[in-house]
Amino acid sequence: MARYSRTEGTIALITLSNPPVNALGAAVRRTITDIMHRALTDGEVKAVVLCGENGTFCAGADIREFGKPPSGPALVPLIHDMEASEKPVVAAIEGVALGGGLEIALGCHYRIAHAKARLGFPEVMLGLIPGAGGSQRLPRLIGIPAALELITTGRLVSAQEALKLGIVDQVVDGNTIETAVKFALNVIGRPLLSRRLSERTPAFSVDAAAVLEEGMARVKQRARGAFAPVVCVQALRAAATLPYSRGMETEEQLINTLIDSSQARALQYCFFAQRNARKWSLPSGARWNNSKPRAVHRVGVVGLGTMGRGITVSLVKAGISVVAVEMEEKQMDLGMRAVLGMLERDAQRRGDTRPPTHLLTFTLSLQQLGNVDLVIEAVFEDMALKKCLFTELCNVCKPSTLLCTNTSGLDVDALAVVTHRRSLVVGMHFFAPANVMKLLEVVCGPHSSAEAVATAMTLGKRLGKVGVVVGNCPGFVGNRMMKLYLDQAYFLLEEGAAPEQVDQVLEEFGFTMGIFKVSDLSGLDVGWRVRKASGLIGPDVNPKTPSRWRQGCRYSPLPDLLCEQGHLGQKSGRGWYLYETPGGKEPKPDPAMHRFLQEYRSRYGLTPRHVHAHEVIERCTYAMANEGFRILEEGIAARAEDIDVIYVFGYGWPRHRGGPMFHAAQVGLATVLQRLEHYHQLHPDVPHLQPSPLLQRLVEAGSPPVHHWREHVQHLHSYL
Ligand code: 3H9
Repeated sequence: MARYSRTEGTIALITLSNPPVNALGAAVRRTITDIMHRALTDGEVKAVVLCGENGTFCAGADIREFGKPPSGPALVPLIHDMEASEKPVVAAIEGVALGGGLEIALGCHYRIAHAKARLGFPEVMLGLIPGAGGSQRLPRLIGIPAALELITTGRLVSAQEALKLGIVDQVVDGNTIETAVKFALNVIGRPLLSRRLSERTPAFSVDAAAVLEEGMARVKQRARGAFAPVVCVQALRAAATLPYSRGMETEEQLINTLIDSSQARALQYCFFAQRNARKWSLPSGARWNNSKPRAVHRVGVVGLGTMGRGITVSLVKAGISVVAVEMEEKQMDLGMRAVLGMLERDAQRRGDTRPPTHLLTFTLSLQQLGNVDLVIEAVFEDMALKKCLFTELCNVCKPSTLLCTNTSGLDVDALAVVTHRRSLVVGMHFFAPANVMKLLEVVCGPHSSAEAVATAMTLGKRLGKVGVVVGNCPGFVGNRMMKLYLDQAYFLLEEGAAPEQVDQVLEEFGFTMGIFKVSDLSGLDVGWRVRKASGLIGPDVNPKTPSRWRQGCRYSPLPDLLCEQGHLGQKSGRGWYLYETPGGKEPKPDPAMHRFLQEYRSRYGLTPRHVHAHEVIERCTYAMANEGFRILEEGIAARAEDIDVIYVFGYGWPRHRGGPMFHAAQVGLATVLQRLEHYHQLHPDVPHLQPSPLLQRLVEAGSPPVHHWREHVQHLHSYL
């Protein structure tokens, strides 16, 4: 938990010892409180050095303790006693000093950091504020503007930036603890008053008032309904306007408003869900911790459209050599320019002189892929084309090369069977723009080997992605659920809503962008092509089939009608919204769209009605969650948490609402079930609104918490 030792005769060395990150659980707090008291009262000890074991200072409070009844001593009095001491206390920071870890360091009189250390207050990402004096001490050390930026965003800073800001006193390349001990010996006997941050008054100028006001406006605009960033500004306002002791009282009141909030629970759930997603397993017993990934030095990317370009940029930025293949010279030229432009802009942003273009080879010949370790296919969503390509890749690539497809929903197994290396085929489904979006669905089928899955997940990690292993079915997890979300949105338009009304409700709920804006951004033709390929529209449809009916259920031809008119979204200047020019980014409600919807409704005899905001949310989010339960039942996702990670990192789902499955749990599964029954009764032609068997069983079982849902899955056709 924490160790006490003496060094150089007069220095007490306190080492936090709670692997893996020295989180400040109750037992750790108890031990440090005891041994700090011992050090501060021992007459032979003249100074204290506080450090962490295994190269990590401290990652803050133990997040697993949140939501449980409080136990053990609090952090605030410990930090207060340490700061009030007449013996200098020096923090030796290696690895990270985060949250409560940085709060302890700020209670020390001096801070020495290793050059590779990172510091920060990420509490806002967990729905909290720095609640052990951090919101009051940091602004007293670095001023209101800098503290505001760090605390409201949760951004971590490097040791060098921390030195510039004044958070640390010295940065060392060598042995941090030895340097801190020497430093402590040097400062014994020096006056400590000016080193006690609680004794300082932050300079509160008119400027700071304006900074706080602007900061509040900015966080409200960006927070998408999250409370914690707003409360962070309130805590900083207290630091700026109140004496320290009253500021601390306010900090305590403010953190108490957050600590048990549903948002804090959702954000902390996301923290662990993201980490658990790495812990995949396959029915064979292969797991993340017993499967060895292959080394990947050189990757082939086939297809330099939007996805291929983003994937290439991601790989090169991670220091991986790429052979990028295009079939046509013109496309190659366009793709090459786009990739080089993205890398150039990225290098400029990071202040690098040259982008790593030496890692890139552009070619028109597949033959150049003979020596790559892994190929990512990113050609059009055309199964016949992909099958030809995979057959060809088998002839060209060395036998050990992994063949990955970036398909967003086509059958990965059907591709695997055309190769002689089925076990080496997996899906690597990136999200546009692939160099920005964090999510990576790693799609494995019955043939995929543990080695292939491990390699794809490890490569994803190197690219800074959040990888989630999913099973193979049309649309996998993300797009399969998205289809039902989109269907509900179209039906709501048919029933009387306008695109901007649906979007506004979804954005107020917290989505980064409303569904119709997203659709305009990605281009309506993407879904059009998929619907054509799956036989929902086109020559294969029996001409007697009613326009609003397909494959035995209600269908909305609205997006098809827009595509037929050439209204493809931003790229054509018109879609669900109107744009100033083709390629314009600013969506405006379109009076012609309203007329079009009116005509459409009267053509089909639909009487428009007022659609309430709560209906938009319920129909969109419960339809998604309902499909999520089916996905769990089929073993396409291993855990509800994985589905939520996919939605938070790939589809703009508000993190402070945890994801569609967690949201359903928070609303109450019985309520979700009852609302789905209600909507299904009203719309019996929409079978997906019929509550899934798993949801019904969970409600019968008393709505257990999310991490117990798996026990109720009947594993009928399990993949994962
Ligand atoms: C706080 O301090 C509130 C205060 O203001 C006081 C209020 C009164 N607790 O991420 P990794 C686990 S709020 C418990 O995979 P990395 C993590 O789950 C706290 N567990 O490694 C994982 O477990 P497992 C503010 C924690 O190297 C393992 O450690 N602090 C904690 O990629 C390894 O983690 C934060 O928000 C924790 N605090 O990144 C810091 N931290 O192996 C949160 C980690 O079973 N932590 N674990 O999956 C991080 O940002 C990253 O974990 C860190 C390491 C950068 C430290």
